[in-house]
Amino acid sequence: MEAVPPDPTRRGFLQAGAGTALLCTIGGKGFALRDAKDAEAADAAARAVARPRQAAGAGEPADALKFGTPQPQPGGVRREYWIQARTVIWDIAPTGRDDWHGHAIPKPRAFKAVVYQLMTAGFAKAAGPAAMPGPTLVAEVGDTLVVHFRNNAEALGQALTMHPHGVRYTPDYDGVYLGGHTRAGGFIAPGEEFTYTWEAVPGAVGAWAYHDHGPNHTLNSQRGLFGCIVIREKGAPGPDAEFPLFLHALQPPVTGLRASFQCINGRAGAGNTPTLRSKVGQDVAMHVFGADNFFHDFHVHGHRWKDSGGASVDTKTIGPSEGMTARWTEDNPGRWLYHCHVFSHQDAGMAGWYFAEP
Ligand SMILES: [Cu+2]
Repeated sequence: MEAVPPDPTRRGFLQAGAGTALLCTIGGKGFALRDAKDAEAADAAARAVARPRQAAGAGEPADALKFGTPQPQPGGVRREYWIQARTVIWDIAPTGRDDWHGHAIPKPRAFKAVVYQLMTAGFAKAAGPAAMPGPTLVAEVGDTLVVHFRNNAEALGQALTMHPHGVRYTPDYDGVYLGGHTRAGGFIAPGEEFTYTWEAVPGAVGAWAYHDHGPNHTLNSQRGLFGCIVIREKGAPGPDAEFPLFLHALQPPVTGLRASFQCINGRAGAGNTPTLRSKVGQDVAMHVFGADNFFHDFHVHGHRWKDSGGASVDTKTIGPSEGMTARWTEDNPGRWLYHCHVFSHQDAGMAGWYFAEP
């Protein structure tokens, strides 16, 4: 049998994203993002976006609605988080190697990412890494998630937000920029703070993504502004081992790098992507999200789980901003691979190790 040689060169990484243009619209102007220069133009347009006037009721009746701040249901609690957005120099492959295919991942691999970071109360100091993904927010049904957000990405100079999926929120806490229809939480300028309140309603049980939805969210979400929300039933124990996994490309228009990287949590190549660990007998959950423009196909070797229809699967397609939880009781010890099964993605880095210890 003839061995298929790996393609350890930059060319191999380039091919994975060649010819891709991202599209975004800022302040009524469209941008086709083909390279870093286009991204700079989009950034400049986003910095020029003026703070929208509050909807004054001159539009649809819905624009005139006033909303209070939701409180926890009886027995529920406020789950308070302090989160900042900031820029960080982010190495996509710190080891410089793909430990599965056994080849080097050449420099340059670092770019200016924008990420969420967990802070202590009052934004006093960092309480977690400035990383992809941002902090995982956890609540139980009946609770409210109270998220104090600060835009500390002064160097970026653009309004940012936090927009949640899955939970319930009023338009003020949607965290979405809507041009002249923007409400309170949809435009947090550099240096500003805003407190979002989101409700863990019964239908919200599961794992969800949150991400930037400000004026330049197409770019800034892909620069790293995303994270995970987990809502559990009241009193339900969490899994023993729980992993949020975001599948996404980091492409030249976003990073300004020559190569295109296929990433899990901002990192490419086994050994850089999260190395996951569990023990036999443990309840294991992988919360998997699509965080770019493409469809991915999440696969874990040696395991299977039930999909939402109750069928056993070991590979599942995930579209943009879709989420899926793969959960099982560990019964198969060993070194396992998990990866996107789109071949061009797995070969450009969208893969990692999973160790199930006996
Ligand atoms: Cu993929």
